[in-house]
Amino acid sequence: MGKVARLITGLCMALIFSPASLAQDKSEAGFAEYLTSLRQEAAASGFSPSLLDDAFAGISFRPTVVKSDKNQPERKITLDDYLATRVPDWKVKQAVEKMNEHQALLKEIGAKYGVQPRFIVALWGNESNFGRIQGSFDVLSALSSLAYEGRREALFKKQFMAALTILAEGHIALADFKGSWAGAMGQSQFMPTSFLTYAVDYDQDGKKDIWGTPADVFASIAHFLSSEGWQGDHTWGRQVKVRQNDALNQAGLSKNHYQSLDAWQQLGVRRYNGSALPNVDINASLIMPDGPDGRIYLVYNNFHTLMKWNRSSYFGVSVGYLSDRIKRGY
Ligand SMILES: [Ca+2]
Repeated sequence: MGKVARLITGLCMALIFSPASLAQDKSEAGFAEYLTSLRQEAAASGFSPSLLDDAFAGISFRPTVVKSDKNQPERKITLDDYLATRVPDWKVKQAVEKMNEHQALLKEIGAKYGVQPRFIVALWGNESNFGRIQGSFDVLSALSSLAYEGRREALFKKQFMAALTILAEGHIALADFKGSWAGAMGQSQFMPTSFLTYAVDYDQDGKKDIWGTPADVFASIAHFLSSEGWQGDHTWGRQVKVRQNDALNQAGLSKNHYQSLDAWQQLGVRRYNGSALPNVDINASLIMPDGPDGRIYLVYNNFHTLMKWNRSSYFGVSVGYLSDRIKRGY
C-alpha cells in the first residue's frame, strides 16, 4: 500500500472509531434533555426541590469545556521545560513572601496536621498561583457538560452530585461557585469529591471556604496530605546522580522498587552534588521521569502522597522542587 493510501485508510479508521467524532453530534437540545434526567436523579438522591430549582436555573451547556477536555496536550515537554514553566523564579519569590506573610497560621496548621508548611505553600502556588488563578467556569455547568459529553459520564456525574452536596451544605454561594473547566475548585483546586473528603472549616465559621479563606485553604491541603500518609519528619526526595549503570539496571528500572538509602549508596547513587546520600534509615525508590538521560530522583513515601494528589510524576517533582527552593529561601 502506498503512503498516501495508508494515510487515507488511517484517517477513515480514525473517523469511524474515534469517540470524539461521535461526541461532536451532541447538541444543545440534547443537553436540556440530559439535564432533566440529571435533575430526576438528584431529586431521587434527596436534594430538595428548592435547591435544585436554584442550581439548575443557572446551568448551561459549555462546549468550550468539552473542547478543553478533548484537547489536553499529550506530554511532549521535558521535565526541565515543565519545571521552568511551573516553577519560575517569580513564583519561588512569591512563595517565600507568602510563607512569611502567613507564618504563624502555617506553623499552627502544619503542626496540627504534621505537614511542613513549605509543602502546603508549594501546592497552593502550584495549583492556583496562591489563590490568584482559580478558574471562572460555573462548576455545575462545567461538570454537567462533561458528563453529557459522555466519555467519562460516570466520573463527572459523581462530581456533579458532590458539587450539589457542597451547595446544599452552604459552603459557597451559588453565584460564587466557580472552578476550572474540569471542575477543580478554589485555591486548592479540589474536585468536588475531594472537597467532601478533605476540605476543612479551620476558622470555624461554618463554611469550608477553599475559595477565599486562607486558614481553610491551608488546613484543607494539609488534611489531604496527612490523610494520604504524609510523614512530617521526612522530606519528599532528592535529585541524585547515578555513578554506575548497575543501579539503574538492578533496581531503578523495576518500578516502585523500594530499598534503603544505604542500599542505593552501595549501588553508586549519590546526591546531585556528588556527595554521599544522607545516613537516614528510610526507604526510597528511584524515578527517571525522562529516562536515564534526564533528571533522576530518589523519592520517599511523601512523594507517593503527592502522586495521590495528581498522578503525574512531573507534578510531584515540581511541588517537591518548589518546596526545596522555599526552604533555601529562594
Ligand atoms: Ca471557614
